[in-house]
Amino acid sequence: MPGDKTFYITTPIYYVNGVPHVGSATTTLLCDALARYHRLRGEPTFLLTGTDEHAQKVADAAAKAGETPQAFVDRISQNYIECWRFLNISNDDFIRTSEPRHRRVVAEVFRRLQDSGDIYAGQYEGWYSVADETFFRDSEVADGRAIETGAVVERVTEEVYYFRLSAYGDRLLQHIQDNPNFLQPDTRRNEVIAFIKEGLRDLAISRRNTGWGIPVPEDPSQVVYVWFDALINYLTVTGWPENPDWEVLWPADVHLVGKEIYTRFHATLWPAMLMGLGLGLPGTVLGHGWWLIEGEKGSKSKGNIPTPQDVAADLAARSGASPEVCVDALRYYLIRGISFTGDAEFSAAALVDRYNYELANDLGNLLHRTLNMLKQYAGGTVPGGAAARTADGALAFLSREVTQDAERAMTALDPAGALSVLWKLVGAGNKEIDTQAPWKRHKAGDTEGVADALYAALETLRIISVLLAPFLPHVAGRVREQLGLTDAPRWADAAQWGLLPAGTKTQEAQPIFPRIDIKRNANPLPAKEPAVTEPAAPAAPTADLITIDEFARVQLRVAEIKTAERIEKAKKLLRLTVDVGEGTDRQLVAGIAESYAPEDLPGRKIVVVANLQPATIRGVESQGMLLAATDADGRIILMTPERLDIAPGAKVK
Ligand code: ME8
Repeated sequence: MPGDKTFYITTPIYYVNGVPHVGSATTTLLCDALARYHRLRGEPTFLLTGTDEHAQKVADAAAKAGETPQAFVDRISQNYIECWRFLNISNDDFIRTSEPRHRRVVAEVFRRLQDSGDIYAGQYEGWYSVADETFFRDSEVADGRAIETGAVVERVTEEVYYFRLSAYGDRLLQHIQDNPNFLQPDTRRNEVIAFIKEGLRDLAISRRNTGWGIPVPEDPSQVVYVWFDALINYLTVTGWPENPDWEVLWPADVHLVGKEIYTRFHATLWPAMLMGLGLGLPGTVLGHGWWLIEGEKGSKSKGNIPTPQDVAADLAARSGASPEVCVDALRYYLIRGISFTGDAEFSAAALVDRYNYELANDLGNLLHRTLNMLKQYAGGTVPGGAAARTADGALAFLSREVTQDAERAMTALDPAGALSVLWKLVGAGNKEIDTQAPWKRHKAGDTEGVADALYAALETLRIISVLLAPFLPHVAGRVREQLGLTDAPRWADAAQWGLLPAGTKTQEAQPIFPRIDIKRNANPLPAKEPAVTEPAAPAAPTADLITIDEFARVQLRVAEIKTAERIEKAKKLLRLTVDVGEGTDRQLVAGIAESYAPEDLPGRKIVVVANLQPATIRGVESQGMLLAATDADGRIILMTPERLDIAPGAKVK
């Protein structure tokens, strides 16, 4: 009904000092999955994302690029718009803080809080970190860096405006206590309570105007501090205060953010600003952990984290799957793998594993084998009468349970949890086919039994196509197409068994996820998914031969060991530095400590694999692997060249 409260969910607005990466993509994707879920349920939904453009680091990046800040942010914000389009993000608006609609609302908020006495003029002397765009107190700084983040800080002495944050500690604590869903997950709520109990101080919320930012009303010598400006974006899009319908959106149901901007900004400053304005507080502020790259936070400024476009292109090159399918595979990996309570390591190898095992083997195989058998045993047409007979079966029962569990997970703002229960159904679908063995029933002339088994599998796939839609919208559509369904999915249809009409003509099975040949690693040619009509028999032992070209991809080189030392708490490992004839030495981690004393190794010539992807072992990066054999007693024996006058770097073939 018009005027009804809309489910309103927001991503952070991203700084435009660099391009979007898989970290910012993850927050946006989690919000997208939640928004799509609510839309599938027929609920009015609004997903907001955008860009945060007035930061000092943005002005610095513009200066470095030799552009005016405005030209720079106009250009870089396009990267976000394009990347979200590429990832199939269903945002209803995209806010840029340099837009007039936002500048007006920021000025209005400033004026109101000034009138009510919550904003006052004063003098600031303390520290500022441009990397974090955060003010720090003396006690929060050591050796020129912020203790919390490690970022460099600069001393600032300025005339500023303050926000009376100190007045809101008790009211915030009360609100947190009265609203257990307000701060999620629980561990982050505890952090916030501890932070507030330490004592909130008034916060500087303006900076000297150096030509970039929203001027303070009536005092253009100052611009509004970027965080005070940015948080207001969530309110701007509602049309507050002029739009009579602004409360259709406000208060927001969910603000989803990464953990580093949770406690200070989204769980403390923003709710205090809203209290000062007399506005409702968001339903839930949800914080997630980080993707780490080799143990470190992946970030724009470090440039150590890939873009979604690059990861998807790499997956497409390896698998031969369509670009849209690769986008969905990446969506799957990012949504399923991010942690709300801790951090998680981002790895292209783990993405390939999930692609192969969970998407190709589990989901792809279920669809493929079901449609192939249907074609073989029933001409590709959904059998009649079976719907009623299979309604009491194991899959019907499990489908209902999984749908409810997925709903519970989505209500609890846990998209990864919903995917994990959904995969229970995918697994059960495959297992039930193995148990029912339609190929045996067909051989025995049991037509009804074949129809029942196939109908149950098809109906399970139809339900999966609905439950999948918030997460992998393109793949969900492909599954529905192959099942012969022409309508859009609706969540309510997942709760009902038997909606797939008898007589529906299914399509020829078409592999959605061509399997990646991990042995060959990069596989530029589209691999064909084998047509599975029966459960695959365990593979017969084969010689597993490789071609000379495959072997040639392994670069073996002679190396000389320069240094060797034990790795703490790893009794089998040594850290070696080796000369591979490249000018600079490489570091290797080798599991040879039980057979070689470190002091015996320097000067020895060995053979190493020189083009192995680096791996981090016990926190130490290994840039290659040495060759060794193991004898009957488990002793390790290094492979060494027969003559020692051979130079490091010599090819071994
Ligand atoms: O903080 N892993 O913008 P930002 C997971 N403009 N998520 C990550 C991540 C990682 N390694 N790196 C970034 C800002 N993110 C402010 C926000 S809101 C009013 C203003 C995600 O461009 C995560 O959601 O630095 C994090 O909070 C956000 O990107 C930070 O984006």
